[in-house]
Amino acid sequence: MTLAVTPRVATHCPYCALQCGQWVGAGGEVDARDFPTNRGGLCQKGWTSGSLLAHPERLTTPLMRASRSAPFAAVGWDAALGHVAGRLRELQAQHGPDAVAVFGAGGLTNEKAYLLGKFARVALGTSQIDYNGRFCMSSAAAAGNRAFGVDRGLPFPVTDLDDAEVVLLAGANVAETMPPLMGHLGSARLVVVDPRRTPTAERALASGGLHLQPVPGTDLVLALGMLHVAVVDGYLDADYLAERTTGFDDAWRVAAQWWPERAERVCGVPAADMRRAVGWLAGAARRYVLTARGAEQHANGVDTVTSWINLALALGLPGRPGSGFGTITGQGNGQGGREHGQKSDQLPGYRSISDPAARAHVAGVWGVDPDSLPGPGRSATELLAALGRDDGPRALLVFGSNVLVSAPDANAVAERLAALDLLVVADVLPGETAMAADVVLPVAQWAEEEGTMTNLEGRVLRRRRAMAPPGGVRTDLEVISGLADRLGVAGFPAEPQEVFDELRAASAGGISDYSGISYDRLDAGEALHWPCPAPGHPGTPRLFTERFAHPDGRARLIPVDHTPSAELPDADHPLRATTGRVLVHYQSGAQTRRVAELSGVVPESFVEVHPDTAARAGLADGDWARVVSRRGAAEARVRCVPTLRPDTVFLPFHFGGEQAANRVTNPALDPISRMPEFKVSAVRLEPA
Ligand SMILES: Nc1nc2c(c(=O)[nH]1)N[C@H]1C(S)=C(S)[C@@H](COP(=O)(O)OP(=O)(O)OC[C@H]3O[C@@H](n4cnc5c(=O)[nH]c(N)nc54)[C@H](O)[C@@H]3O)O[C@H]1N2
Ligand SMILES: Nc1nc2c(c(=O)[nH]1)N[C@H]1C(S)=C(S)[C@@H](COP(=O)(O)OP(=O)(O)OC[C@H]3O[C@@H](n4cnc5c(=O)[nH]c(N)nc54)[C@H](O)[C@@H]3O)O[C@H]1N2
Ligand code: SF4
Ligand SMILES: [Mo]
Repeated sequence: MTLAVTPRVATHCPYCALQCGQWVGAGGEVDARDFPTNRGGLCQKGWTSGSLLAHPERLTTPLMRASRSAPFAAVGWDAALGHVAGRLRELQAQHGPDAVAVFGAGGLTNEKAYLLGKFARVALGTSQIDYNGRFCMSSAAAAGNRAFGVDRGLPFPVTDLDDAEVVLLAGANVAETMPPLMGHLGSARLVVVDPRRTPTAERALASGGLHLQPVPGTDLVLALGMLHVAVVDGYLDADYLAERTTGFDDAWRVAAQWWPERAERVCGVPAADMRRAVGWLAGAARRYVLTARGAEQHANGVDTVTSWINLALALGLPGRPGSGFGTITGQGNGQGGREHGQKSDQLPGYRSISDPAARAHVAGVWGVDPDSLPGPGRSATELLAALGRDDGPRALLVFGSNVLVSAPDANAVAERLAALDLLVVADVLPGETAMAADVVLPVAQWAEEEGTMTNLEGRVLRRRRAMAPPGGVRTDLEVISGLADRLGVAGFPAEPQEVFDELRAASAGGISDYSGISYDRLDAGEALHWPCPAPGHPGTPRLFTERFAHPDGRARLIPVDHTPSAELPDADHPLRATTGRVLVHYQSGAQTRRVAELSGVVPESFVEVHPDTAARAGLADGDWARVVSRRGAAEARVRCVPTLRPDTVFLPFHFGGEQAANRVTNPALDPISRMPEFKVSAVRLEPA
């Protein structure tokens, strides 16, 4: 759809963290808008996003039912919110405040993420809140905090990548997951680290670069082997290490044992390729190391990212003009979503909920006693695993996540949801989780509401309203505010700008300080990256140019060593399954499976298999297979891919029911980030 007529508003795509610029018309027409991240481009998802606004399956009235087996009945908002508030209070009276849990999302605006965190701690008094960013950014965030003292996915604008000479992408399939970002990598020789020959890996080969194809779950060793090369081949930036870092000697004590040929035996990447890649990175003036979920979604994800950071530090990249280390944030507000307090251990401003000074500051803004704030709760996977158990929550409120499809070990998640006394889902569309609920609350979408998002560069953007939501639909802020009212708790405005102004005050003095950012400044077109601690402050597009965020100003190399994936292949489950994304689908698919132009391209799940591996399982291209792990099975159509490692298969996670990849995945968690191991489970293939 192209826009010939005004009025139209300048806003951003509802999907990923690149937050491409869009024009949206009052009738839902979408057009591309020039913005630095996309320069006038959109991917197919962005182009077709308008078709969900007036979609026939759109939820337009609250739904309730007496039991999970009963059909839904349409009810009014008063009845729905009154019922929910009453049940929440009953359950808390019987079982204590933690009987109610809240699950948020990195797709929610800053205002929603903030108000949801406050709602849990103040209106419900529960510690049991976490969000889907735990599945997404948590390992990169923890590694960034540990190494640099702050977690901003990209500590520089994406346009800095434009004249890069060499870029290493570890576990990032950018050509499918953020296509317009490829436009910023056009001048670079790419080194792509991925078990699969993805479209991004093809681009690496076309750029005169390399595709390194490790065994899934072994990036940590690959990066150790490359650090070994950096030292032995004389590429260390000794001045930078001495001036700007601590910990090199300890990191080297581990890497010294991982000479490239030994690393090759574990990760499968030829030692010669490690040497070439390190030589390119060391020899260029402008070079970057970037990670994404392929390197991060592991039970050793924090240490794996740390291993890539150690390599980048040894070569002197972070904080150097024209070079750097970054992680590519995923969800639309994946960055802001991890700053304002919907995370179980966190208060606004990226503060720790265990820090007495942080509690005092935020309690002051909220007008409550610091001692009334609960402590840290369970992480997302642990929260889902505790639902309906003796010591676990009895009720769950979900905003912006389709956990039945996207959480690991989906069969177990379905059991836990079924064991709840009350499941409430606020959603736009009847996704799998909404349709499993007791109460469904229909909410507005991106083009129907105001707010802010923080993109992958830490830049705060305005989401603008182009049209009114359909009759009967409320915004998430109105839902949260309405529930707080009925719980008898004041201080929950529904107006986005009012919420943002409160968020600014709550973030003031914190790590992600938004206090100098206002709707007025954003509407005037200012490019504001946090921290922005005062109304006259220009924001901080580039971090680390002078110092890192640790008290001593230095980055830390942390010694990390190889640990095998939580689950390894055996005779019954001889293959490693990894999971991820395709271009035309978004996440759990709740949205994109409902867009005909997208679902027509990839209508059903598939499993990528090496032809020899398929033949051994009695399967041919196009057959339906069952991918079986120790937890469950997913059905998928076989795609024979000769460039894939024969020991590895790949499933997209965009499909529900029998085709859900997460029926297979392992809920083993990283000890620090609590990230589940989405990227490795041991499986076998069977004809379906
Ligand atoms: N089309 C599309 N775009 C999206 C999304 C979407 O759902 N669809 N979601 C958005 C979100 S929330 C996110 S988080 C980002 C994710 O963006 P990416 O991280 O680029 O996406 P993934 O497909 O999850 O993983 C990237 C690659 O990691 C590889 N991989 C698997 N195991 C390993 C391993 O052990 N090591 C290495 N090095 N690589 C491995 C996979 O083969 C895959 O090609 O995308 C965002 N953009
Ligand atoms: N196997 C495997 N599993 C994975 C991953 C993987 O790589 N492999 N990746 C993980 C990652 S990185 C992520 S980010 C998660 C994402 O997975 P989910 O958390 O399930 O994310 P979405 O599918 O985006 O779900 C968003 C839901 O919110 C609704 N929605 C959209 N906008 C709004 C809004 O403004 N308000 C409300 N209330 N609802 C809204 C949508 O209709 C949809 O139902 O999946 C994780 N799961
Ligand atoms: S790359 Fe991301 S933000 Fe841009 S159009 Fe596609 S989904 Fe939307
Ligand atoms: Mo994500």
